[in-house]
Amino acid sequence: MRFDILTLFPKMFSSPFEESILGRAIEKGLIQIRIINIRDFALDKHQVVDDTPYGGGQGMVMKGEPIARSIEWIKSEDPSARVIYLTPQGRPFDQEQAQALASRAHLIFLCGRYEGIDERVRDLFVDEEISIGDYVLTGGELAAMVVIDAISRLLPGVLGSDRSAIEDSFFNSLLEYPQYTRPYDFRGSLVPEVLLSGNHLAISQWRQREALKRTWVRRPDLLAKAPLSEEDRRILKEIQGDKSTKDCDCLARRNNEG
Ligand code: 4FV
Repeated sequence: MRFDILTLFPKMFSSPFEESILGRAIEKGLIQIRIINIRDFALDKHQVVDDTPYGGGQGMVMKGEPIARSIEWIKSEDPSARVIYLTPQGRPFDQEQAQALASRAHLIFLCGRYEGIDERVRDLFVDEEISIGDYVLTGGELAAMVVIDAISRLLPGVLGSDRSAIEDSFFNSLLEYPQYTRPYDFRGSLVPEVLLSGNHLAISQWRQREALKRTWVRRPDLLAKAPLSEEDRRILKEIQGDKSTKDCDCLARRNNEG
């Protein structure tokens, strides 16, 4: 899969894509990432890429021409490439969108800066707008990294075993179950016995129950769109009826303790 990134700060991408899973995916040729400096497409001798907003107001706006020429340069090679603009005004990014985008061959990420880009670039060149959250960043670069990471780990061969992407949080719209590893006794806190039982049915039932409990306590909004079985609904009733459920969730407890 090919990712082209349009940015005014190419060096921001050096290390994130050299390390760990993404770094190996690039080495294995599973993903190709090209960092393109929009300023290289500014024609004037000072390579100006931004200007003051029409109608006045604070800050600067990124000019249309350098962005348009950078997109046209990429599309001259591959007209099917899809242009994604990272912006707080975009569709909230989620796992479902990551899965949808993972089926594409070539994505172009447009990273805004300052007050954003000239509106006409959106009308003429942008296919999709994504927001990684309701807060304002200094630029779209970090958002592009987040989206590329979430997509790449869904591609065959990128994660150790593709199975782990299937067991993700949100894969079935539920939060993930608690994880434990050695030692058995950590600061006096022991690993739940069922996990040492070797009884795989009991272990998966415990994990599903914990995932349902954690989702109900922390993100009840997710339950609404989770594909729940009759058994899940029965367990949920039990959990919701059990007064101690909320207390057993360390985070919920700490949050309540404030
Ligand atoms: C953002 C977000 C974001 C807004 C002004 C870049 C900044 C600056 N992008 N999700 N939240 N972008 O805050 O994607 O141009």
